[in-house]
Amino acid sequence: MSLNVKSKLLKKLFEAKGEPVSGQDLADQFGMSRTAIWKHIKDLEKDGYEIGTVRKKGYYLIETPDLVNEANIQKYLMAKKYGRRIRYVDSCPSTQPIALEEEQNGAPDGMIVVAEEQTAGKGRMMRPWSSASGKGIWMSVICRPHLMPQQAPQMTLVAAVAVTRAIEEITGLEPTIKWPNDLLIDGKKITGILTELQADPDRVKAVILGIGINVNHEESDFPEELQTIATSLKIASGQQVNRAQLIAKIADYLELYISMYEKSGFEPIKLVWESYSNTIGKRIRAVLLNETIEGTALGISDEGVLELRLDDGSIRGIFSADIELPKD
Ligand code: BT5
Repeated sequence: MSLNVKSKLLKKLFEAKGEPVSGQDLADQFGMSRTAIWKHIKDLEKDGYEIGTVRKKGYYLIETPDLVNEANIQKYLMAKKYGRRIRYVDSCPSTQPIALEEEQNGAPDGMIVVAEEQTAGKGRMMRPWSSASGKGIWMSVICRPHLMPQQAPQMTLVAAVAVTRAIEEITGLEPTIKWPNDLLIDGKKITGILTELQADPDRVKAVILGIGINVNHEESDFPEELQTIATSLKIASGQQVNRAQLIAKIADYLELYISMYEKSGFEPIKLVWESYSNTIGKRIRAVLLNETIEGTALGISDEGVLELRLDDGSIRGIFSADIELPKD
């Protein structure tokens, strides 16, 4: 309850754009005493918000700390379900198991678990995911779409489209998608998506979308082995990016594209995905678990499978692989 009031209070201060908001008006709107409002203001100050007071006029927002907490995200949020419930942690090994636990405890569709830092972030096949403190977006989104288990791989592509759109809108940058789950800028990785499935044999209970985005990293914030293959939105755009605003935008687009997908199927998503893809039409190398094959990427099937034409003319569907692109 109190988090909710804090979040709404912050929204009011934020909407006033630095003008004072009367304590009495706030008290009336929230149905509580002025002293209670004052206590919430003190609480916000403890969280790092700088709030000024003008006698007889009220409170005004001077500075917002750059945190990806519930209040900061929700003041930008338009979505009705996605991002309406948020669990924010300062540091954790990985947001994925926390989201899994929330899912098993009945978390609502669209709940987000987000951390300032992950100490053991993971990629696919248990590869490590570097998650520097306060620099990126490290979050897991609990989705409960009405899907059959075999459709679940498509959710990675839906998520890739939503994240790409959000990044484009907030930064003006134009990431490309490398099948199935990497977003690249200038050929370097900016985002990775990890999809984990909770399913019964005949229906999806939940898809946990793990989304990692390098946002305000300088080159030195990456471990040495990543410096040549990873980049951040700040390095690419030259500008600091508001992480909370970007999370809200991703939640908005996830809600939009997932509902589009449930209503109209994969076709419209596939078209947007292909328009962002840097893989389709290219000669690529697919590194599978037991073999490496080369060919031309023709497109993705309705199941989200990558179709590759091999040199002998045969067509092969790729379900899971690391894709290597030739240098342009
Ligand atoms: C991925 O795996 O790209 C999925 C990454 C998902 C991370 C999110 S963060 C929130 C949630 N909680 C988690 O614990 N995970 C999810 P994959 O395609 O396997 O790529 C992993 C590879 O990317 C590593 O082997 C490194 O080479 C590289 N890598 C690691 N950290 C990176 C970073 N921050 N930026 C770019 N590349 C990175």
